[in-house]
Amino acid sequence: MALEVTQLRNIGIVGQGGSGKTSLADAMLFAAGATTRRGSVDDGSSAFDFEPEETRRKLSLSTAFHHAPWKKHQVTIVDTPGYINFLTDGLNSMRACTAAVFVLEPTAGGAKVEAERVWSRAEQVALPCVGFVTKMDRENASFEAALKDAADILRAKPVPVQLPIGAADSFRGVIDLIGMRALIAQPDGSMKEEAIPADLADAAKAAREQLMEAAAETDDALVEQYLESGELTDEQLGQALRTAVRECRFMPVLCGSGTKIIGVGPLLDFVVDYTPSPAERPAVVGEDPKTNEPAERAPSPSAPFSAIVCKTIVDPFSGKLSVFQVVSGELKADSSVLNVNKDSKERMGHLLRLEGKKQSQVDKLTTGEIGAVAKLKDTEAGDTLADEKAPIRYSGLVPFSAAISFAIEPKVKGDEEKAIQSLHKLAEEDHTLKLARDAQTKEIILSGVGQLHIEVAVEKLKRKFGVDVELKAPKVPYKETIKGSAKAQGRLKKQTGGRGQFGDTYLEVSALPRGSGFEFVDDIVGGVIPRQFIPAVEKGVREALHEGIIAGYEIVDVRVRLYDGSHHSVDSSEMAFKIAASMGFKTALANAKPVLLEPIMVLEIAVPDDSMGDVIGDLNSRRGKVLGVDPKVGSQVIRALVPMAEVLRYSPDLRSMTSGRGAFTMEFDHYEELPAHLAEKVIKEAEERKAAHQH
Ligand SMILES: Nc1nc2c(ncn2[C@@H]2O[C@H](COP(=O)(O)OP(=O)(O)OP(=O)(O)O)[C@@H](O)[C@H]2O)c(=O)[nH]1
Ligand SMILES: [Mg+2]
Repeated sequence: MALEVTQLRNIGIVGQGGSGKTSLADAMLFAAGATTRRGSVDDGSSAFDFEPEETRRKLSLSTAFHHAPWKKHQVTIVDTPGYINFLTDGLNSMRACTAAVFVLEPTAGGAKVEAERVWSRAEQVALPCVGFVTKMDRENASFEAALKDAADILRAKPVPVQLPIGAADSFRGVIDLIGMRALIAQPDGSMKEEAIPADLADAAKAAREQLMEAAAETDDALVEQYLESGELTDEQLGQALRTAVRECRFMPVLCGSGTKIIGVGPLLDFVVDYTPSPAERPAVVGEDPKTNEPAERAPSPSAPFSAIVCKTIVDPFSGKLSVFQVVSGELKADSSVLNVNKDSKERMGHLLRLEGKKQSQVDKLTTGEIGAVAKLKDTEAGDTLADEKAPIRYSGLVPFSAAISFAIEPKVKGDEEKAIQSLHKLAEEDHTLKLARDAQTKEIILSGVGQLHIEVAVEKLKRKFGVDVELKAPKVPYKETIKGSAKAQGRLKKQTGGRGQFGDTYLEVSALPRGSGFEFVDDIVGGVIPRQFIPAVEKGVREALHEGIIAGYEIVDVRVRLYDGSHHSVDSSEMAFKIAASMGFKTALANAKPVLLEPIMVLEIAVPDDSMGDVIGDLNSRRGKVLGVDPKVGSQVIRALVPMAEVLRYSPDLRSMTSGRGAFTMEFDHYEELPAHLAEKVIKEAEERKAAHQH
C-alpha cells in the first residue's frame, strides 16, 4: 500500500513506569486487527515487551515499534518505557512521533517524577499530547483523580473529550462528548454506539460545554460566537479541537482500559481525526553543517531527504539496526545518503518497518515514517542522515549523565577483552550506559542510571554475548585539584651511552574555578626553550593529569604556566621535555595545597507526605543539603544536593523509608572539596589498592 503523508500518525505511548502503556499498545494493535490475540505483558506475550529481560520483569526496558491500520491510516505505535532507569530511551524516541498518548493512572497523587519528565520533554519538542486515563476497570478507579493530577502535578490543562460509563467492576464504556453518544464495550474489543444513559446526561452536557469553551479559545471569532450563542457547530468544534491539539493548547483526555480493551477503538479514532499528520507538524529546525547557521526543513515528501536516527538496536546475530524517522523527503531502498555528523556516506540497503521483534521490508519510506536499516558503518543514535546535496544537521540525543557506577569483573579469567567488546556493543544501543577503564586500578567501570539499569545490562551481556560478570562495589570518581599556587623546576639530565637526554622547565601551577578543567599558558620568551619543544611540555603535563599525586585520581581545575627553562643543543628532545615537565608539574602540585574533590549529585525525590520527615532526616545524615521542597497533591518533591559517596545505594533505602511509594532521580551536579577526615580514608584505600596491585 502506497501511503500518503496525510495518512500517517506516529503515536508515542508515554507515561510513568507501570501506568499501563504497553497493555494499551497491545490493545491498540488488537483492536485494529493487526494481531489476532491481544498480547499481554503479564503472560509474556506482548508484541512490545518481547526481550527476555522484559518478559521476566514484566516491564518495558526499551522503546518498541509496531504499526496498525486504522480507517485508511497507518498508525505507528511507539511504546516507550516509563521507569526512571529506562526513561531516556523513550524521551529520545518521542522526537520521531507526531503526537503522544499520555497514559494517566486513575488514582489521586499517582503522578510520579517520571511523568513530569515525560511531560516536560513533550513540551520541549512541542509534541501534541492526548491524555488516556487507563485502568478504569480497577478498584477505586477515578477519572477525576487522574484529571486533577494532570492539572496539579503536570500543569497540563486537561480537558475531557470523553466521560467514563461506570467505574471499576461496572466500567463498561465511554461517552463521546464530541458526537454526544455512548460507546459500550463488546466482548470482541469493539464498541457499540448507544444513547447516553439518562443518569449521565447532565454530566455529559456540562462536560461538552467545558470542551466547547476550551476549543473556542483557539480563535477570537469563535470565542465571540460561543459567548453569544452558547454553541459551536460540530464542524467548528472539530476544527477548533484539531487546532488546539496541534498547537498543544490543552490536553484532551479520553479513558478506558488496556487489558479489558475498552475505549481503544475510540482512542484510535481520536488519534486519526484530531492529531496532526507529519505534514502538519512544524518544520524541523537544525543547522547547516557548513556554516553552522540555523536551517530548517519542511516535512514534505518533495523536500530533500533528511532523517533523525533515534535509536540503535544491536543483535549479536543480525548485527546493528539503526531506527530513524524521515523528517523530510523520501528514501528508496539501496540508496546512498550522507551521515552529516560523521561526514561519511552510508549505504541504505534494505529498508525495514519495525513490527515488534520482527521487521518487514519496504521499497520506500516517505516523510514522517519510522523505519530501520541494518549495518550502517558509522551511524550512531542521534545522528542526522541527509541527501548529500542538501545536508542539514538536527540536534542529537537528550543530554544525560550517569548516576551510578560499578566495577565489572568477568567470572572467567581472561574474558576481559570479550566483556569490554560486548559492553561496547550494548552501550551502542543504550547510550545511558558508559564504559571506562579506571586508569589506576585498571578495573572495568560500568556506569548507568541506576542499579536496575546496570543489572539488566549484565543480564543482556550474558544472554547475548555469553559473558558472565560480577558486579563489585560502586566506585566514586573522586578528582584532585589544588587550592593554592606554587612554582617548581622540572629538570631531566641523563647521560646514557651515546646521546644524552636534557630538558629543563620552570612551571607555575595555580587553581582555576571549579569546572574549568585545565589550562596551559606558554610564557617562554627569548627561546630559552625552543618552540618545537613547547607542545611536548604541554603533553607531559596533560598526561600527568590522569594520575593525581594524592590518591591517583584525575587532576582538574588547574592552570599551568611555563615561564622559564633551558635546553641543550644536542641532548634536548621532545621526550626529555615531556618527562621534565611532568616531574616539575608534580613537584609544583605538591606545594600548592592539593585536595581531593568528590562528586555532588542533585536528587529530586518524590515522597508521600507522611514520610517527609524521615526522608529529610536521612538526607541530613548523608551530608545532604535540602535546596527546596515543592508541595504536590498528597506528596512532596524534595530537591537536594548529596555527595555521591552517600547515595550509592539510595534506591533500596528510599524504598524502605517510603514503603515503596517514593521515587527519585539523580544527576551529577558539581564537584566539591572532600572533608579532610573523609579524604584520609580515600587516600588510605588508594594506597591499599596500589599495594595490592603491585603484588
Ligand atoms: N486492571 C487493569 N490493569 C492494567 C491495565 N493496564 C495495565 N494494567 C496492568 O498494569 C501492569 C503494568 O502494565 P504495563 O502495560 O506493563 O505498564 P507500562 O506502562 O507499559 O509499564 P512500563 O513500560 O514498565 O513503564 C500490568 O500488570 C498490567 O496488567 C488496565 O487497563 N486495567
Ligand atoms: Mg511498558
